[in-house]
Amino acid sequence: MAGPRVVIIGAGVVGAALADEISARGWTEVTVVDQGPLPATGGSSSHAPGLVFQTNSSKTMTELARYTVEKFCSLDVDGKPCFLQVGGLEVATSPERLAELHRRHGWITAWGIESRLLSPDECVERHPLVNRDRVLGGLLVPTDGLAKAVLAVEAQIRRATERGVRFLARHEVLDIRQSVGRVTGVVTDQGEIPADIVVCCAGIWGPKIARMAGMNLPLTPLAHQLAWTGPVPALAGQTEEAVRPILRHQDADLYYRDRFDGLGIGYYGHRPMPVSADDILSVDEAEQMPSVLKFTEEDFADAWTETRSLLPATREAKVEEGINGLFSFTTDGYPLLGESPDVKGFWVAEAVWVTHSAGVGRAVAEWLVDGHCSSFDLHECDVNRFEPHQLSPEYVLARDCQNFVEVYDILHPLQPSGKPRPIRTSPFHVRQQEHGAFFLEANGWERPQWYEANAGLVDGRSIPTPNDWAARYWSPIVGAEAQVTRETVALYDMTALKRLEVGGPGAAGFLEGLVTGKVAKSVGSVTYTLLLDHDGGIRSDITVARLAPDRFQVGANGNLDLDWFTRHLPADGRVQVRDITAGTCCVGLWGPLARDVLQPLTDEDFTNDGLKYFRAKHAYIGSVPVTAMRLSYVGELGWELYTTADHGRKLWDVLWAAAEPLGGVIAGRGAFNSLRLEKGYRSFGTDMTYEHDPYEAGVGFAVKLDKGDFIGRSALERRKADVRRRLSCLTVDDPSAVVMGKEPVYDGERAVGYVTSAAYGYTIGKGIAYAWLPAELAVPGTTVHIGYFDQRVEAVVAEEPLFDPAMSRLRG
Ligand code: FFO
Repeated sequence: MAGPRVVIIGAGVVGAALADEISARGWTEVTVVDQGPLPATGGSSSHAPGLVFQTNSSKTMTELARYTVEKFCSLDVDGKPCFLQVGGLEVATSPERLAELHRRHGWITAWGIESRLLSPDECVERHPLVNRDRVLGGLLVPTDGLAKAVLAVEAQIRRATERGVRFLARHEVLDIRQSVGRVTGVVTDQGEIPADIVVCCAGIWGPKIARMAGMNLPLTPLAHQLAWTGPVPALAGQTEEAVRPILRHQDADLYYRDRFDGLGIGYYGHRPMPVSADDILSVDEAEQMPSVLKFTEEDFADAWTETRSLLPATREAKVEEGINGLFSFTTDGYPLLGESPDVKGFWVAEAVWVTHSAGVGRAVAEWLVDGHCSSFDLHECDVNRFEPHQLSPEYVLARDCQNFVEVYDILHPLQPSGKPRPIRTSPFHVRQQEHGAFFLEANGWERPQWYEANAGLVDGRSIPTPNDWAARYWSPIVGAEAQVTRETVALYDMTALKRLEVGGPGAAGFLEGLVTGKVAKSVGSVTYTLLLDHDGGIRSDITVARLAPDRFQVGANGNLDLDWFTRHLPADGRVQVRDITAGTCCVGLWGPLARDVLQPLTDEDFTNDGLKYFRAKHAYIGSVPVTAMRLSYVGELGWELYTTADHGRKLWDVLWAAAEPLGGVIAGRGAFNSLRLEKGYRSFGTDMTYEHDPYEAGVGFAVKLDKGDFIGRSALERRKADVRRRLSCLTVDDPSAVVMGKEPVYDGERAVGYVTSAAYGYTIGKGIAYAWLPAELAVPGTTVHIGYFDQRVEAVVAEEPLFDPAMSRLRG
């Protein structure tokens, strides 16, 4: 079995890794083309400084980096190693950064990699050039180090070549051939190569190549300064390339590496210097290589001043060479992996740094060969994750530049990404502004976190103040809004919730083949159910409402759900899928008095018998036509009320006019998140993702194994019997000890899991943290500790849900 004919475009770290990984899996009809010479093709890999820091807030990114480290450690070229495992040291020169290093220590511990916090003296011991007077502490990751990117390319090319992969240097790609929505080949200046699958690993040229296949690839090449000193007298005689750990000084946007008796210095502090993929010089035109632009010395001045302060020994040295090197940035910092939505067989593995390259090679190889990736959870990296506005050139350029500027900044998990804003506003936006909404952003939507107009509600309530970090993007009003929701009634803007319409004579059968539950029930039924991948991992949790025999409304989590549906559509045209989010809006009306608000506004029967829990129906609220669905993510009586965007403002006004006299409130996302955690409702993407199956995630109730076949079913039969970890509910008694998510959980001194999401529960009066724990610890009553900055917060595994286990609120 030689597999399909694959053409990989680009022989940098990503293309070489992918060729190695797919050929190792038996696909050997593989050709790799590159416009440049091999193995130094002239792309970003050829000038990469090679620093591999594994620490990342994303578990997936850390795991991709860990695999790169492990693989590169095992590679050599004629005895020359591809990885110098000197360790990675990040130093703090400010109290804020020192706290941030503790947070980073938490992430990497949570993701299972050893690291140590160091005192200033220990920092100097590890890296004797560091000025003891400047640093307050450090974070050391012993397994970090220096990748020799070009050697790693060569080593992987050799292995792949032995298995029969062809590498063609100096082949410039001119076009992607396609026929009836499939790739058929790659046109180069040396002729055409037929292909069943094309994978674009062209790095900074990615947007240009992708456009040949009609694909809009949202990345920007940005120049980044890398300078090399001449000999540093203090390092005289150093014969090894690197002995000191790679060093990061994020407070000044700088990093350092050894190079014999000199240093490499990388800098992110300068102005963003974006370049269009179309304007990159060709291999023959470029002075050094296409990815290398002329060093602009004036942009480096501050970096050099700061370097001589942090590393005083460099005062005796000079900057001898420098480049402005191009590499890829994306709007959210994650790579772009996956298949084009429009052209079958056209794949991309783009915006990947050396750090993650081998991991990405493996991930995409599994995805191609097995049809899904089991080793890594790729939901953050999928190229089809973007909303339409996130593909606009204006947005892409603005965000990519912003990410360049923020690359080493201390970012709060709730902090909105800044420019450009606002992008999308719901029909209720003006009313929300009138109520003093404090907006955060979700998928481009401006979404209120709380409303200043509710400030008066705080008086007389017991709402504990969280610690400083958790108190950012927070107000005591959040607590008041949460409590009032449980006392009277509240309006929530649910417009940002992704809504899809699945229609046509084949719709019911189509959905049944994708979801874990039974959804082809009576008209008016609503079902909470899951989408699984072939390996049984959770791709999403959704609600499916049957609004007519041939029409379903799906409450989804993001664009990847639309992409998943679209990919599985039958070819016969009997099913259509449409994203109806933008043309519609939704108010969640929830709380014990919800019925008192709604019933007088409509002729339809909204009593318990008139519309049962998890049922939907059409109604008029005054003149506004709505679809009402009786469910609630906050765990209270009430409905999601949907209408078209044009009627949105009216719906809001009519409901508010009725709710306000009853003591109701307009409430924001802060309250919403606290309430859903009290009720134990999972959030896809944070609490559970592709790597988890429904049983360990605590949503096994949504799986009906006996309903007939669906994607992931056979894998589940295996996984059901082998639950080793569980998403568990922890409570925290200390009211100020609110954690944020991604913190490690310790059993004694051993890190055993990590927090997914957390909030204070304002009606149960405790802190709540959901966490992944080994099954043997996921037993109510077990005491564990959460690592929060430099503290250990005691937490106890609790029986869930914490609020209304009898469901008397929801069914009332
Ligand atoms: N769709 C709608 N309409 N509303 C939502 O809030 C959401 N979600 C996501 C995506 N789709 C949505 C799904 N998450 C429940 C739990 C999680 C949800 C949605 C609903 C829920 O009510 N669970 C109940 C009922 C289960 C049952 O009867 O089958 C429960 O577990 O008790 C928001 O993120």
